[in-house]
Amino acid sequence: MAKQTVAIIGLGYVGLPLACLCARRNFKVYGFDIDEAIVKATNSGKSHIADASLVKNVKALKGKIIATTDAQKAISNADVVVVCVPTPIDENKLPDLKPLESACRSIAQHLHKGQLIIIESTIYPGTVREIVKPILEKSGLISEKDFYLAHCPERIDPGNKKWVLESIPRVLGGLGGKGTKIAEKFYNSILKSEILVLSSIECAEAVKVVENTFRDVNIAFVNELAKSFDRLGIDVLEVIKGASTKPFGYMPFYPGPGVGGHCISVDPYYLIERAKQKGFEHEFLMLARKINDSMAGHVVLLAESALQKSDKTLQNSNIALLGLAYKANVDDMRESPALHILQLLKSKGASPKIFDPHIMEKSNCASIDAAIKNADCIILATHHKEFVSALTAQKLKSMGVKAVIDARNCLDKSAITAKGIIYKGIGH
Ligand code: SAJ
Repeated sequence: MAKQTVAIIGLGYVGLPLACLCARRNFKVYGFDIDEAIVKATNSGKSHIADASLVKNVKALKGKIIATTDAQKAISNADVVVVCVPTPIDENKLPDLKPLESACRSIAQHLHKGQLIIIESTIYPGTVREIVKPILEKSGLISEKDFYLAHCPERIDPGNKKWVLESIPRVLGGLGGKGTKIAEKFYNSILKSEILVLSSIECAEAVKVVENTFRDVNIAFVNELAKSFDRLGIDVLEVIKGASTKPFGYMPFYPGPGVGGHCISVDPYYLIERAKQKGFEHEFLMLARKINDSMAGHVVLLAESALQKSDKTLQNSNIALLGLAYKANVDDMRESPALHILQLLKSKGASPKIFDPHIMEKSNCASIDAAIKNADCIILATHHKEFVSALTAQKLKSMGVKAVIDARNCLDKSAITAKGIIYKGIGH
């Protein structure tokens, strides 16, 4: 596309990389965010997100992204406006579209003829047609006549070095033919990957929630297997390893303390709620969510049974909780199973030592040693590389650790057991 102006609404882990990519592709780029600190950091070439490649990109593109909290400045000058705001769930596990609706109201105030508005946030089928479009048409402009609407669900895997924004294939759907074409042209001008144009915007909206729900149900499958194989005396990891030798028709997932992050543990509820609005109960998806959410309690039960072996309880023991982040080597605690475990431990009268090297501000001790010294039971909730390398059988023995609940099945079970330390994994 000729040198055009793009406005990115929301400079988070989706919007900021997109703003950098558009700047690298010589678009004039405005980045709008409600957070003054994010705007300030971006304009001074600093990424507010710790991702190494993003830090490098934002620094290199200093001055090429005009970050602002002024919606008018960002939107009124743009040919293309891309919405990358969070779409979380509320305390009742219902979709919370308030950030999206608020972004759309800001756009409506400055919408002008010929603009293309693209939603990248994860939404449920029908959101653009039934929620976004009416808000934008309050401007008096008509969709697919005066302005265009499309949905291109974001795909990003935080920390993945192989699949980066410009190389990940995408799907695209529009409300009308012309807008879809303009959106396809926009994405072809910034991405190097294949773009699949779907027949409707609803199909595009469904793709993202289906991708992530696929992960959630498959993780629930292995989590339930882990519980049943505990009873059968079968090591679920070995079974998964065996099944993985099948070169087709099988895809390994691994049991753990539950599903965290702001995608996989959230997106199924978008599908569940939308279907419920149309009279369909997603029993299977709800059961998968229930199974994954039960794993934190399973971990705490394992700790209680390990302590029972030495007539101890959670209340009168030295407990260490290692890891707060929702997955390895990140500093993100959103929907983290570790927080669920912590809340259960506290509700049972335990006051655990807490240590996460990526989240020191929430740790209550300064090192792994300080956390595990003379622990009656350590619970490893996040498989940070620091833990995997430090927590050898020798180390655990020398620090007087009595029991290990390895909720990520990432430590050396046989070596730890050989030292006379109680070890329990998840189905392992
Ligand atoms: N988990 C398991 N067992 C598994 C895989 C994951 O318990 O076999 C847990 C993780 O520990 C974590 C949660 O599930 O708590 C989510 O894990 P994830 O690997 O899906 O990580 P996310 O949420 O950071 O990233 C995902 C993307 N991940 C991958 O493709 C590997 C992808 O699903 C989405 O593109 C992305 O969220 C998104 O933004 O939607």
